[in-house]
Amino acid sequence: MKKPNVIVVLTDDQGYGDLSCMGATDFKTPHLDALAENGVRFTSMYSASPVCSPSRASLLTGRYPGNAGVRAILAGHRRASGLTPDVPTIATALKKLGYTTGLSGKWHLGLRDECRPNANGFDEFNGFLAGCLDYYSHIFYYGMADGGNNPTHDLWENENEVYANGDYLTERITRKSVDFIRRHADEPFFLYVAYNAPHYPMHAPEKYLDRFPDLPWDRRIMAAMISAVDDGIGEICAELKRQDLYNDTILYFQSDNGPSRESRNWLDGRNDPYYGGTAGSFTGHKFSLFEGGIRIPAIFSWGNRLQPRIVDTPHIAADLFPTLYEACGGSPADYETDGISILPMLLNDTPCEHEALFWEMEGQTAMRMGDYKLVLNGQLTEDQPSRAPVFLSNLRNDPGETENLADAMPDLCAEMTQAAALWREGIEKTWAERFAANYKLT
Ligand SMILES: [Ca+2]
Repeated sequence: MKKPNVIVVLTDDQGYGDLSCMGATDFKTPHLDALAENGVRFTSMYSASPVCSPSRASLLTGRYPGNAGVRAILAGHRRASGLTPDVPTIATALKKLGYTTGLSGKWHLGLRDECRPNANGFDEFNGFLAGCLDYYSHIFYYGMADGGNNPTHDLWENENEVYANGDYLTERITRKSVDFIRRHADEPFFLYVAYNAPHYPMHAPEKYLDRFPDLPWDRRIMAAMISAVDDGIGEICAELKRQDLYNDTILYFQSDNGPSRESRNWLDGRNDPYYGGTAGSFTGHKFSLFEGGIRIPAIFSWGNRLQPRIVDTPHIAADLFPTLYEACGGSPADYETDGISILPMLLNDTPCEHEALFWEMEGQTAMRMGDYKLVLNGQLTEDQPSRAPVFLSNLRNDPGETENLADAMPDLCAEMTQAAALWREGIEKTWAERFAANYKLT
């Protein structure tokens, strides 16, 4: 079988409900909807973390964030620690299978030399290293800088800093992606397209804003930024078709975590929570281990190779590494991952399910087992105290996690609490023994 090309498209802080194939009714994402129509749309795909860096670390390494060495939002200054080459990425693994690898867009897995994309499996890198940046000047303004809040310019081509003042970042990421596909059309390639949209600052050119004249400002700018991404996905698909690669290319799309309610999304000085993005019917946002923080829109497309359908069994972004590696001819057993290959499910509907899935975010720990979800010390929002020490829900009956079954189901609650605590203990131990020292340098 011909080796498929692989494109992984990631959006940033895009909520579960922020595209029309997932239920948005106030704006359309026609290109994403078309991918969903002809591929597999997941209704229970999870990111491995409710924030950027750990979510990305897990997607790229197939491990839980704590086992990949990235558990928190990483700093944006130029000595920041992050992912190191002793934890292989899917790019490293596919390179060994003969693939040319590229990243267009956001890294956010460290800025020290050994943490950068070129040291972690990517032949080509066009993009930025911190968590977000001004969409036109490509400057990182948001604190977390080395010793203070000084702005840092953050646009790169491989190891070289480049300046492209005024080049709208979303369009630039698309253009660099199309260029990569064009240059590598004759060899198997892996391309990671990590859009920064719709992460703050909320910037979009008039032409996208003009598509949504009737929406309130917070929603209008969100729709405009996502519409620019959707156009980009259309351009990437059009290039694949021009090169006659569409049916030989896996295109996987997901968001990295739930919508942000951070007041930084406003650009008029106000400090109110921002509600431009939506997690649909789920409770919680970015930073929360309730569903709204971690359940994400996801689509797996492979030209005409898949039976189009909706999959509602729970899966996690860590499954992508073994899945893609197997699809490209490798054996998932070659790498140590927490994720499992879901390729048999995608190709033949053979069930590939985890017994349980786990998450951690600072004081919060969560677990999903079948229809049940347990959240320990779960926070609905990052600036509020925990909602309850133990919150147990049945997601089949109550996807919005409104009713706490902890008292009504004490046996299941005790069993899951124990399993979650044991998992968390393992993460803490690995962290202390293997990764904590990396961060003493920052
Ligand atoms: Ca994010």
